[in-house]
Amino acid sequence: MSDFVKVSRDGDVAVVTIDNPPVNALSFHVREPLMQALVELRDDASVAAIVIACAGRTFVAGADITEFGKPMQQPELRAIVAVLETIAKPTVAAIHGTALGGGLELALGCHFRVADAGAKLGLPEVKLGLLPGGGGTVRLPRLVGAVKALRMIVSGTPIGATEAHAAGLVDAVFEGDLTTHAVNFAREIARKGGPFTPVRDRNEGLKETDLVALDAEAADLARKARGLEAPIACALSVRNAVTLPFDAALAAERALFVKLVGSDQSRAQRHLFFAEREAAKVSGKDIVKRRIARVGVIGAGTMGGGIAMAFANGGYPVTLLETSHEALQRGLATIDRNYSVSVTRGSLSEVAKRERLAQFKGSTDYADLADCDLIVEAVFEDMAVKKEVFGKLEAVAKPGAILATNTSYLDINEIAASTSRPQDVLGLHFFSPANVMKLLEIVRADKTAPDALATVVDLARRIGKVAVVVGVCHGFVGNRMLAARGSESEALLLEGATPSQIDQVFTDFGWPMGPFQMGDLAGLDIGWRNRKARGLSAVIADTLCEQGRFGQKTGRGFYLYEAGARTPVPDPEVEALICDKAAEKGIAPRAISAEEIIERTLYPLVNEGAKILEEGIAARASDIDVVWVNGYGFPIGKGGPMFWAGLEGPAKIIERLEYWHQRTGKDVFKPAPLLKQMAETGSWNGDAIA
Ligand code: 3H9
Repeated sequence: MSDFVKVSRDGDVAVVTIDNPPVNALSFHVREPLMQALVELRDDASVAAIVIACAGRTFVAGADITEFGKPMQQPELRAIVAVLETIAKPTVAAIHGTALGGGLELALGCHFRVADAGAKLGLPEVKLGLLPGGGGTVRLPRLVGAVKALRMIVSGTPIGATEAHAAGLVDAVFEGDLTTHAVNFAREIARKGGPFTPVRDRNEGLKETDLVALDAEAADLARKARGLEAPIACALSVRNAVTLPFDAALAAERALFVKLVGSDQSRAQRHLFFAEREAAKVSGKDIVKRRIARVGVIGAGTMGGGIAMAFANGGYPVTLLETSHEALQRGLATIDRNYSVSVTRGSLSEVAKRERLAQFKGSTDYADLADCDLIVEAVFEDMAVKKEVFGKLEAVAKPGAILATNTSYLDINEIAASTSRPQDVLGLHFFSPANVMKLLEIVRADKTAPDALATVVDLARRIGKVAVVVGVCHGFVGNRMLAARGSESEALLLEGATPSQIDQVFTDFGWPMGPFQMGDLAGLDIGWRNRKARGLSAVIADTLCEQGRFGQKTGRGFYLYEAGARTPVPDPEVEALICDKAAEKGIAPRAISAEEIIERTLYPLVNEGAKILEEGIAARASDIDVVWVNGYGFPIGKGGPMFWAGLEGPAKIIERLEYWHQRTGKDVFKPAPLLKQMAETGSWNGDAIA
């Protein structure tokens, strides 16, 4: 019928196959022929049943996200589902791969759903700042119950075929040729005879819904939404499915969808969806990658242990190296304990834990790294120490092995130049805890070989990391911008703000925590050590460290923490210390507004991002957004600092930066030329803000 939708016959069963690579999104060029095919098959008396299946690697993975924000071309998905529900003969969705978003909504328009044993089903629209707009919030609860539907829709996390079967979402699970199974299933159902009830008229899942429990769960989710509108809309729409007649609930869902799809939050989240995929693309895609069969990690401390776990979790055998037997045993014991916590929480089975632990080989002998294809060092952050490690590596690593440093700040070109194989040297900057945090900055040094770079980009995806390739500079993209954000925090304290006031402005903005809470969590001693090494100072933070106040780990930092607790309690002693230091410097305290806090912390963040782009340290503005959202908690609803700059208005940012530059003379406020260019063109180096 069309290149994208084909109809075939297996006896009296019609099979409609959607073929729209790569993920069978419901683009206009799919919807139009699909609608036409369904209408024709509905009216064809020789057809006893209809199967909807997909070619390629997956069932429909959703609406075509690239179409959002443009005028929607008819027919819309809702109209297709409405036609499906007028078909009297049985309709069966044959699901393999992933049935996501509009894909699952299409399947919910069918009378029956059968799935391959490995299939996944979900409504992830919330991750794009949306709610399911094709009837998902109204139909799913009718099958699986309101509470389960609420959890699936608000989390956006898909469930497996077996769980979907148990929940009543899927009618049969098959292994082997799914289309053949689906055709046989459809024929058998047709033979038994109808009537066949569309999901809109079923209500087994809605019976006995406990609205009080549903509301309690929704209230809890709303608290965790941190200013995001979509999770709240999702919860409301599921509630409507319970309390309103079907058509009224469907209309309400539509109204919410239309509002969200035009919102800045959804634009921001859609921007991030494509930004993450773009960031993983490096030029020279066809380069032959190096084979990575075993990974070596040097250092079994918090960072090294976490990195080793990240590789083991991704299925790679790991050789973990330490300087002494005791340190090695300590590191391995911590890894064992971390996995045990996952088992206790139910996120890992005992068997899986044993399998992961079996991936580790501990050693204190560099010679044991000889069979590793990638070696990551995570030793003390000191150039001399790093060079010594690379010197030892050179002697034992096999030719072509990739030699990576996990440095957060040091010059990787200098490390590479100290070896005879700089083409094999690069940075893998993991974020702590490395087995949990998604972000991985891959640092390309001047002489890093393209195939070494392509290999680690691919490897990052395999171990579930969001990778961004960056260039060499102090702190790379993330920590360099963090320094620009942080430089004014201390000054604001001395001028009259309190740590809790500043942190509150950040959490109101949507950050999970503010800079002082973050410092306390990470350990204030880390920044202190780094400042001392560079001859820098931060009067308040340094004094706290001198007093042994390192943050949560010592129960005291910018805040107080009760034993074992993580809740920060403002400490009058810290506020007194700030007053004393301000008085010493002759600074009279004044009232500081939330706007000033934003202007002096987040505008320099954007400005530094612009400088990073100018210097080519990041290839795209969207790469910077990916770094900040995945590594530093920049609110997803604002799309990352560079996207947010577009929302905030670059002209306004420049005007306020110039004001603060004039007042303070500080470099962080001097507007970058690229920021000015952005204000004139509306794009960062040609990348238009969505
Ligand atoms: C929705 O359905 C709304 C409805 O409720 C209401 C309608 C009225 N559209 O991720 P990958 C591209 S909202 C357009 O690398 P994987 C992607 O950009 C949607 N393009 O593959 C990439 O392009 P490129 C709800 C899409 O195997 C390529 O496909 N659905 C879409 O790692 C490969 O993607 C979702 O949110 C799309 N929907 O993962 C699901 N999806 O090669 C979103 C992908 O040029 N998709 N692309 O960079 C996913 O989660 C993953 O793509 C998936 C495959 C798990 C399917």
